[in-house]
Amino acid sequence: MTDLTNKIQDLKKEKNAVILAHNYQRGEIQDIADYVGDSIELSRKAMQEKDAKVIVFCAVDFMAQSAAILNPEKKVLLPTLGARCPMAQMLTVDEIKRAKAKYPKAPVVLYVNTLAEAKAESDVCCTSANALEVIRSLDSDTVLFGPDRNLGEYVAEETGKTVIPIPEWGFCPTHLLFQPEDIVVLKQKYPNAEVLVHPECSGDMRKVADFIGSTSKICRYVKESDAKQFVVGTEDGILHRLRKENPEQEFYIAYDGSVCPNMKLTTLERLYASLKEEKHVVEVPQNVASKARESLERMFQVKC
Ligand code: 5XR
Ligand code: SF4
Repeated sequence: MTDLTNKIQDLKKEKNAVILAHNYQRGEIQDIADYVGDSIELSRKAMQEKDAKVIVFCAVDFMAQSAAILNPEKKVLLPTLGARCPMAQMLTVDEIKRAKAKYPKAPVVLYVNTLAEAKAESDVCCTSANALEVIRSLDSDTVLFGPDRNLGEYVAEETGKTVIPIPEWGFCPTHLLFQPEDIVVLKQKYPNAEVLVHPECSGDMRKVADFIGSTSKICRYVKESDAKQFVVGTEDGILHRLRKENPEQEFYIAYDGSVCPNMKLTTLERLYASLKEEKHVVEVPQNVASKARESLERMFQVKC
């Protein structure tokens, strides 16, 4: 262990803190974290850690916000203030209000990759892991869905419902980098490999996938698969976890530039500074938090 890792471990004990890391974090951050997972798994972990006073959420803004909304009695820290999800910035409150005025009967389902103010305007949230179940649980055949257009199209295909995207073209810049042509080349090299694709990728990528799912679902799928090789179509941080948990299997990223720059802003140095100075505290205004929380809780009630 390095000096810095030791210092982080000591501070963690001293402050009674829990370190949570998203699947897309740098390997060294995943290794030092108490839990690694997708944002909702991590928010749930935060709720279960009854004795912890401080939660250090190594991820991007909206994930730490959700943890703060669900854990109002704890101090939630985002180590890097500038770690923001560009997709979450694509959906404004005004845009949601306009869509609601146009389709007053359609429920608003928002991907958790949204800011708290947007969630407060929604009926229910979903993640990439439970989007199908959440949409199926609604009576309405038409739903307003945002901000990820690709996830919305995938949900429409799978559920047969009419999904109206808000905004018209919300997307994840990292997942749009994947191209089916790269899969063709990799499949020539590794013909027995299974292709695992995140639903934030384009529809063309979904067509070449053996399995489509969120990061948590991809991790579960690999554990149950007999395949020895996998081509992975999501942010490259996931490979660290997949290789660590499945040392007998081989993993190849579907495009080696698939890096979310915001996820990678968090370094060990920043994590240390965050714990030491208790920064940056994530605060969500009370009125926004209580409405956003209702939407998150409605999501938790859906059986998956
Ligand atoms: O932010 C992302 O792109 C990652 C991910 C995931 O699969 O982990 O899509 N996160 C969302 O599902 C949000 C909740 O976890
Ligand atoms: Fe946002 Fe995409 Fe980064 Fe996830 S991978 S945090 S959706 S930019």
